Amino acid sequence: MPNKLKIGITCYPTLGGSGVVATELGKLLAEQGHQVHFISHSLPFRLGSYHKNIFYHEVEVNDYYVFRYPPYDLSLASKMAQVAKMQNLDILHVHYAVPHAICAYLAKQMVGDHLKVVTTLHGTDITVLAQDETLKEIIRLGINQSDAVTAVSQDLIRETVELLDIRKPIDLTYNFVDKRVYYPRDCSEYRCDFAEQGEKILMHISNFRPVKRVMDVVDIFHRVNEQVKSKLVFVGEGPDLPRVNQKVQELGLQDRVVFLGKQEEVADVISLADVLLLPSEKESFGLVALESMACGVPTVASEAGGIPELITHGETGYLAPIGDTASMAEYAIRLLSDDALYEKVSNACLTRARTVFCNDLIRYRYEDIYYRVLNREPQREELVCR
Ligand code: GMT
Repeated sequence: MPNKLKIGITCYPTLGGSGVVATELGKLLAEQGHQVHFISHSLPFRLGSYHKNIFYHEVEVNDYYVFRYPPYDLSLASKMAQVAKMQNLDILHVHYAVPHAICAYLAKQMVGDHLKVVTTLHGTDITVLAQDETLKEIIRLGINQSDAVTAVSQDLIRETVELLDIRKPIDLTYNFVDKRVYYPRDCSEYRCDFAEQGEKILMHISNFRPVKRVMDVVDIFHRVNEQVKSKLVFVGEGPDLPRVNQKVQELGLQDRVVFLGKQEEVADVISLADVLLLPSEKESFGLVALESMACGVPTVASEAGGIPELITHGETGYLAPIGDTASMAEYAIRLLSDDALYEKVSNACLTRARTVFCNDLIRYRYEDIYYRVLNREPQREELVCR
């Protein structure tokens, strides 16, 4: 097909926002007729069944006896080069700087300059790893050697420039949400499994890493529940789960808190919630708050990182300083006790998610970047987001 591209995508294929964005982008590009080749150590979890125009290439790592650490990065770089040559790829689009940007750089050395590398920064690859002196220089090299670099918020662009003294322009490519998957779902049939008639549901979804400040979620819920009878549903798991569980017991909240564990498709459960809580310490964007917004569920969050670019305080959710659980609880109570306010905020959420963070709009931005680095003119359908 004229002007359609062959794109290799590498991401972390297991649970996590960067892998979700990479996989969903690959699916959207494939729907547009581009050929998409995922190159990774396992099948991206959101890929699921067969998709037209999508191919998967598994990276195998040689665990030879002299290796103390099997060299995944080198195997990935070699696989990228092999796929790029065999499939005649135009673009390698890598998600998360470490080690993917450097692997793509190595692959380009093996394949030739006609292969263009686009790196998308997602957050902790900069906010945590670029502060690590053992990785800082190699992250800077990966960024500087990419043909284009994108980041998921203005705040992440600012932090990347400051931390690594990057001089090249970085494109803004917000996270996006697919309105065919994320929309207000009717959960009335199983809402009673979680809450009694008249009770509200608060939800938190994360990987329970320290940056998520999940203990704050319990604290906020404790305060809310004193004034508005409610239940708290936790989705996900991770290192802080035992501490959270212990705090729930200590506060005597065990009958009011449900731990659902990991869910592959959070769209199935988000609509159960009345409010999502996201009190993170760091959050370059906060994909889960966008998914929730698209379901008409407002988020009460911290002002960390890129969250204020997603949530407009008082219009599409509420924001408070990191750690200010009293204010976050107050905002949640305000939302949950005023039906008219709730409806207004919920409707504003739906509109914002469908327009500013519409999947076609962001896919368009990525395509523009691909055509720009390839020095080709894009020829595409008209963009409509509503
Ligand atoms: O939030 C996480 O711990 C997962 C992490 C990832 O790398 O998968 O998410 C990051 O990328 C997402 C997609 O761009 C962003 O929406 C998240 O805000 C970002 N997480 C952090 O910055 C902590």
